[in-house]
Amino acid sequence: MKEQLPITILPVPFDWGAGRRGAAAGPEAVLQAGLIRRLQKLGCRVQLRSDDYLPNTDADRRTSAKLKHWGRVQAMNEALALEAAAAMRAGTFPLAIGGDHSLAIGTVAAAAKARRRLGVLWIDAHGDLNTPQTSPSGNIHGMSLAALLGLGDPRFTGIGGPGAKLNPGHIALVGARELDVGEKELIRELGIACFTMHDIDRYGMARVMENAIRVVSEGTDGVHLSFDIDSVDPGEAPGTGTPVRGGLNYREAHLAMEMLHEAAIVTSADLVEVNPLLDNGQRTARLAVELAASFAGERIL
Ligand code: HAR
Ligand code: MN
Ligand code: MN
Ligand code: MN
Repeated sequence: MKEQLPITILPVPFDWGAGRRGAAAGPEAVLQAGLIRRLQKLGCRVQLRSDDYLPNTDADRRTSAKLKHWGRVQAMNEALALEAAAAMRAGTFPLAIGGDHSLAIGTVAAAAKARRRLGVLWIDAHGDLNTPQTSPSGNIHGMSLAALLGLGDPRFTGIGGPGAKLNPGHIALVGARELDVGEKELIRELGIACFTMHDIDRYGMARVMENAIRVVSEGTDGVHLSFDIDSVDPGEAPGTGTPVRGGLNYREAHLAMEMLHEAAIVTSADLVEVNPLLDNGQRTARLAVELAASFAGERIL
């Protein structure tokens, strides 16, 4: 975190951006696993926002094959963007707990409004760089980063105001190992810094994070961390909707968080895609709490 601002936890019990249900129970599981006490133990001031700012979208049936449940995803993100903006205006650090990764459309849009040039660190097995045209699934959680770049449908590129929210040169992906054809093209075309699992194997997590930190912090005045728990290997993080083998090991994930704490560049964050319905007991929810603690300054010695 950039300064030791009070943390506003924004629970987002929502999973209509994903292809399977269950991540809506993520916030409850992560809180149950002791997130707040763990952060308080580190000296953080923490306030938990109730989720009553989120609209009830039960009756919203607006959907299409290329943008599944778009009505619900749009309504959630509009509300979340306002709430994240309010948390920042109040001088706090917004930490959104998901929920599926479509929620980053709202949190990053809000962060980009508060900062003139926002860097984004996207730690994920996936790129989330599909548009409705390139998406193999129509699931909006696979389109969030593209939407923030102004690519795709105006219902999502328009959240928090029209157009691109980010400069592709200030984005770094870390942990990627499952990219769709259109996503690979976009990464090359826009020159987005993508540190894949191959790079982590080859150069080590420390060097990769040093480079990623440089990309998102140089020439920016704020950094948003969007951490998808499926970046971690499914052996450590089985409770997630789209697991991919060959992910970050336990220490690589912690090292990334520890280095981000030291760098003191991050000004807002998401922790997403914890799905307790698919978890092995509380394994994944507990891991999420531990990683949040490392990010907030917990150290071995
Ligand atoms: N790339 C695939 C798609 O767009 C899978 C996306 C899976 N999504 C996430 N987000 N869990 O990282 O459908
Ligand atoms: Mn993701
Ligand atoms: Mn993912
Ligand atoms: Mn720059």
